[in-house]
Amino acid sequence: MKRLLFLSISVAILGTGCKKAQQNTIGIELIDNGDFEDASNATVWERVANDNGNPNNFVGISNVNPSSGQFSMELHHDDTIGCYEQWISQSIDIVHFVENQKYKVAFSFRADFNVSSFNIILRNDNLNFFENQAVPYSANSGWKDFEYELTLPSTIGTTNPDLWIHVCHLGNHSIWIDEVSMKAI
Ligand SMILES: [Ca+2]
Repeated sequence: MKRLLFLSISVAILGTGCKKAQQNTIGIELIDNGDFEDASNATVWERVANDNGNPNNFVGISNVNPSSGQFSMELHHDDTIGCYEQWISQSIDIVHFVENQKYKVAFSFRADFNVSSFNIILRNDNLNFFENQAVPYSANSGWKDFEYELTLPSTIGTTNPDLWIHVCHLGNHSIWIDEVSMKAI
């Protein structure tokens, strides 16, 4: 009798825990250091400058005209010709993801050239989102908001997904990104 009672209590606790975890996911910020203000937590962002294409390509923290606070992330492409893929990415704990749930990816950006699109990528052992999102943007027209919504499939895999903000530059130019956010909505 004692064993059966213990099992019943365990199942009840587990059931409550699962429901709460899903409800609490809505609206919680999943991105760490999305405003790039925490220098001690800079490595939470992976930065890929593709400097094998040009050693002067870089991705790094900038203190020039941020959208918020003192810093933003600059992706700089140094060649006057050609296009090199560059991106920043962050690993997000799989526990924050719920099957069939809709999520919004948002950030602010400015650039010194005409931007046509960003690629938003979400990948793990099962997910393989790669969405090219058009963004009409005129060079040096100040900070603009970017938003993109995606709905997870019914099978989301088991490993922590990486969220990428990925660009392909043409010309000797920079994009600055700030206020990166991802939330269940
Ligand atoms: Ca900032």
